[in-house]
Amino acid sequence: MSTNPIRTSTGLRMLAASIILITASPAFAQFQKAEDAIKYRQSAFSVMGTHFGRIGAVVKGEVPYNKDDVAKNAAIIATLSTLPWQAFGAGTEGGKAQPAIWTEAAKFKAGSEKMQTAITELNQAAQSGNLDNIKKAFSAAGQTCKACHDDFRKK
Ligand code: ASC
Repeated sequence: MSTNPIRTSTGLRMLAASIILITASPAFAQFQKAEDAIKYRQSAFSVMGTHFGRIGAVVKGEVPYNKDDVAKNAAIIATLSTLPWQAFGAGTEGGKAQPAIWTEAAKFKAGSEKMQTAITELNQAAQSGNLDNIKKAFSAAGQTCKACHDDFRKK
């Protein structure tokens, strides 16, 4: 099957090209361009904000509490909260990201972990279905969003 010399050399060239691409652009992880990373992280935050807002409407009493709806929204946020961080690799400056994300990387990472922990707790409260716990966890999670926005997002 692979004894055809043309196919073999094409395969080798493709393999070599992949190796060069991987070693030449470690900064971009799986993103080809900085814009792709920026679009990815903004999209993840945007969809997260939509679902967080839906729980927020319940917490504020604008929408009646429905356990399944809140549980679904919280589970989506819990998954999404793991995604944006891979899209802040070196060389992806831009968008609403402040340079401090890269110059104070440990602080940014700590903030991202705090947020994910708070979201995990919100999801646990939402799956259990206790509205008082959901309200507390929602407020705590919102504060972790805000903390990073204050320090790391352009106004
Ligand atoms: C939201 C949303 C955020 C957070 C933040 C909390 O609903 O989109 O970014 O809450 O405003 O302070």
